Amino acid sequence: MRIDVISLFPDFIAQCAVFGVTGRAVERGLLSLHGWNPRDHAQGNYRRVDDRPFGGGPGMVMLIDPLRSALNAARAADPRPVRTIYLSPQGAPLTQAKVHELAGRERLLLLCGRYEGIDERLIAAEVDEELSIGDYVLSGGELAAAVVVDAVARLQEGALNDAESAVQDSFEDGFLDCPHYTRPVSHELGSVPDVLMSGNHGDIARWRRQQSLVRTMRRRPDLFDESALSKADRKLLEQWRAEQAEPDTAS
Ligand code: 4FV
Repeated sequence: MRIDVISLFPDFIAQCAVFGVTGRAVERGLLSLHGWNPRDHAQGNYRRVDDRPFGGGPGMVMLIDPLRSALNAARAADPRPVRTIYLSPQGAPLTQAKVHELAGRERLLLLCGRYEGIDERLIAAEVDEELSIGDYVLSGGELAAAVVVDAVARLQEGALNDAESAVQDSFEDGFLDCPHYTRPVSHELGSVPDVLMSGNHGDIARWRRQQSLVRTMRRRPDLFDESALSKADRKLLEQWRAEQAEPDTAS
């Protein structure tokens, strides 16, 4: 996969290709990352990339032409089809399902804004899709682009080794992940649930599924639709509710 990023701070993005899973994906040739600075495509002595907003108001807006020139240069750098994504709070929420879709593509072109944003005419003419990483305001789109790079890099075939497999990730099946434990078995902070020490893989899988269901129901009711649960999941939830109802015999 090839990812090109339009940013006033291309070194920021380049750092993504150094560390951890993303760095390894680049090392293994599964991903290539390329930064393009619109200031290198700006005219005039001052190489302006922004100007004051028409209609007044605070801040500055990024100019069309330096961005457009940088976008075209990035597109021309590789003949394969490319999808242009603008990261902004006005975009559709980035989800794991969207990450899977993007990870299946040959090329992505990520457009990072700064200041108040980008001239709307550039977005209308050059952007295929707008994505947001969350309902808050960053000082630039670079962090959002780095999130996309990280999320799609780890889904590239061969990027994760077995132990790190993405299969059991949060949201892979629409639910939150279950709790995880490792050594020591007993610690002053508490002990590991017995079922995880049982060696009974069926019980362990059911316990983990039940934990994912309950956590999602409690923490993310927006992700939880009990009526859509499978028969098996509904049974796990009923069992959990029954256990909650049982008088606490321990004390
Ligand atoms: C953002 C987000 C975000 C808005 C103005 C950059 C900033 C500044 N991007 N998800 N949330 N962008 O806050 O993607 O130009």
